[in-house]
Amino acid sequence: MTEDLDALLSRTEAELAQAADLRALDAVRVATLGKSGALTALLKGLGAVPAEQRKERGAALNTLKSRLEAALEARRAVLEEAALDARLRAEATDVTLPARPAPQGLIHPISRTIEELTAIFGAMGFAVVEGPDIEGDWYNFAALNIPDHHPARQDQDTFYLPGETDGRRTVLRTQTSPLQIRTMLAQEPPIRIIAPGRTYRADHDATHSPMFHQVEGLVIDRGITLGHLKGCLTDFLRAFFGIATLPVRFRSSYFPFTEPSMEVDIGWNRRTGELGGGGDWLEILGSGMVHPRVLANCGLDAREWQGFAFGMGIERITMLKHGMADLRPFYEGDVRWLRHYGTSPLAPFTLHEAG
Ligand code: 2U9
Repeated sequence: MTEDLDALLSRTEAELAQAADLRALDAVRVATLGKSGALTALLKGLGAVPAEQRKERGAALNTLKSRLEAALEARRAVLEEAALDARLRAEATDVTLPARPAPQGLIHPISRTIEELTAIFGAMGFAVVEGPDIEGDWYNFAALNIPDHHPARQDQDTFYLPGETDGRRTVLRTQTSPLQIRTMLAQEPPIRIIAPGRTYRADHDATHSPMFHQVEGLVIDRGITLGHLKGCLTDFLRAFFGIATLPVRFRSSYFPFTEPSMEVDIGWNRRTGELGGGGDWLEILGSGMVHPRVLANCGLDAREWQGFAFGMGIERITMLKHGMADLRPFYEGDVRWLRHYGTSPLAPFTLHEAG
């Protein structure tokens, strides 16, 4: 090639080496091979070359064109690969990052306790039942052998609603027992259920809320005895409080819907509030053998079917388990309290073995 062509080749090669991206590369291409490019101008000038030199000059220009095109393509390949690398780096997924973002909210202690109750009783073969907060008088009282004159029926305890259900007054349920009545009416024994949920009583002071939560349980089968009740509730209390040796005491009591009835106490230290040893007793739940009249109200023959039932306040067992002093924050939605007592939805869940 002649000198001017050699100069164009080396100048273009230098510019290509300088071109840092595909845009710069294209600028070099346009300046060389484009309509007004340097090589295009040389090709256009071929006509003015004397005829005897034209063939040689034409061949040299063609060689130069091929070299320029090859140099451009080589540089394009390098830049395209670099661009792809940069994009892959920018879009890379870090598989070592946590699969889920940190959860924003926490589980309320009431919900957490219900989850724990469900797990513990679930492991013993109990199913969970739910039902309406608004009930008929028969399901809430009459079916449970609570006579008309019973204090639980007096207006200061029960929220009555306008209208009637099945020809009787409509109430906000004062206990979750209507769920056990509904279950016995709907399905054949054997029955093993727990019924957690909201309950309502017209009572409001530092230790009572007009809305609170209860869990009740019911077992119906042939040959059920007080021994089953005692074993089941002792296992439950030891699992829930995580104390394998928790002292448990059954003390005779009275409820209209159970006969005999028993209140259940656990051992604690009255002075320190610590559960377990300490020599003092703390009432924790009520229980008993289902009253034959309640069985009969649900169409069951007490000579064939027996059962036990129990009930407890969810706020109360939650406060005792976590050493909470006050009932009111349960309903206030104060995020500082929730951050302190709430549990992460992803927190591991350990079931304590009963002793
Ligand atoms: C049926 C038959 C029997 C449920 C029971 C208790 C004893 C009890 C209270 C504890 C504190 C409620 O939250 S609290 O105020 N409950 O003492 N509950 S036996 O007995 C039933 C329930 C349904 C058909």
